[in-house]
Amino acid sequence: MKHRLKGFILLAGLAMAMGPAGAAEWNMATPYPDATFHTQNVYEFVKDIEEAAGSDLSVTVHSAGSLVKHPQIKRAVQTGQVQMGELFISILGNENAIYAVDSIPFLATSYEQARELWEASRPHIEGLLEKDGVKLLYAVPWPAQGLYTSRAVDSVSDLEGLKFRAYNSATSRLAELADMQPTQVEVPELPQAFSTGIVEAMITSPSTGANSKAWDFVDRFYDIQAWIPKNMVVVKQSAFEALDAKTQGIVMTAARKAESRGWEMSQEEAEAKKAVLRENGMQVIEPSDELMQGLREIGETMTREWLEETGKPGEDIIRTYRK
Ligand code: PCA
Repeated sequence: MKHRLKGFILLAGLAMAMGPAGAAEWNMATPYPDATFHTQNVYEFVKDIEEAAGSDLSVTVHSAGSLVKHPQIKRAVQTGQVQMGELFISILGNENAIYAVDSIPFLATSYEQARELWEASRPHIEGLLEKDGVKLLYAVPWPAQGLYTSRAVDSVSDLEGLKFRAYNSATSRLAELADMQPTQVEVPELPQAFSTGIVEAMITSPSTGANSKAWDFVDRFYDIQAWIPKNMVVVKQSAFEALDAKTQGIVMTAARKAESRGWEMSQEEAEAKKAVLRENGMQVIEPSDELMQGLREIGETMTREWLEETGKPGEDIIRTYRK
């Protein structure tokens, strides 16, 4: 009797030192500033999880690359430095070209096409991540990408020589094909890169342009709607599996909700943020046919190159997408 009581007290003490049974405290790294709609969606996602999971799971968000820089976020999840992360899918294009599919110019330029391309590519991307012990939770697109510059650009040849801000291997390749000089810059560093003259033009969404006050550096936004790239939110597979079944279900339900909320937010952003560019004195310009024709040719070259690089899985994605 005495012994049993002693044993019980010992166990109770141990349990207290370990915290409530099953409680998980996660860290999440994200690359973009708080005002970004993707980041706001992440905060909503985490709120949904915490409200449903109570003390079983809490998540601390470290936004704007404050804990982990964007190029290291996937690896940080893989190695367990953080349990969850958000990243731009095509930033992984160097690791495997499949990840770059949504950043091929003019392959998918409307939300409907972007959704079809996502459905066609999702299993491949999930499979690649799985091999690295990473689980895909959800993906959300940015509004269609447009060209920011001070120089008037009526054809691809007008781009020649511009110092171009790239954000992945696809935008670096586009710059090369248009005789521009690419430099990779992350969003939090954009204002500094423009003000110091490291870059003078970029292709990105109205969201990123408006959030980084593009009007301080450039006058024109050419609405070329060239592609609709996505962010994804991922979790370390083993951290997810350590949760009980109920909490796993809560995370997956919140992820599905975040995905559909995010696609809606993105569509609302597209027009709203172009209006912000205008309100701040930028010209929002319909591109000339000649410029579009030249950019489309670059897109065709890049599609060909991407298919050569990816082989069978790439062909599968394009075939499924075009069906
Ligand atoms: N904004 C991010 C990625 C695409 C976008 O619209 C950026 O400029 O880095």
